[in-house]
Amino acid sequence: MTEPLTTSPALVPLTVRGDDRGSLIAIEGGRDIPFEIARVYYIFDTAPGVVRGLHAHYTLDQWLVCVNGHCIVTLDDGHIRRDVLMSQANVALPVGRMIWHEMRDFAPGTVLMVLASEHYREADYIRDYNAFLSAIRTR
Ligand code: T46
Repeated sequence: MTEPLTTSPALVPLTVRGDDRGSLIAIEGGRDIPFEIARVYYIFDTAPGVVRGLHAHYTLDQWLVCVNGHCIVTLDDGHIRRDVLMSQANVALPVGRMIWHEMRDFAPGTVLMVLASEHYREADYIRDYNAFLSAIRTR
């Protein structure tokens, strides 16, 4: 059964390895993130006013990191809908399977990096919101 979203979706702090030259964050699959990383992709040059995402995944787990700029990520478990401001490179937003998610209000220059537990597979997407609601009710 889908876990309900908590009142404040957990942003996970990432360890910053900084020195007087600047900062560095390393994310190792199975260590800093609770799954092996099968795929990394990043979203950038998003046109003003665009809303991306608008889907859920059947089995994919992902962590989102806004490495530059800022945007809003909306998470929806079919019961509760929450907006999360992504504006720091030192936190990650876990987006589990069967969570409807949308990304909007990308500031110019925003880069949203995604660490994913599986390779790309279009059949894993639920792109219709009513189909998403039906799917979570039958789980
Ligand atoms: C998600 C959110 C956070 C690929 O060929 N390989 C890939 O790994 C991905 C992610 C996408 N694509 C192709 C599929 C489309 O032709 O790239 C194009 C854009 O993908 P999409 O419209 O799905 O992009 P978003 O920003 O709406 O969603 C993406 C991810 O697809 C999705 O899994 O959770 O970012």
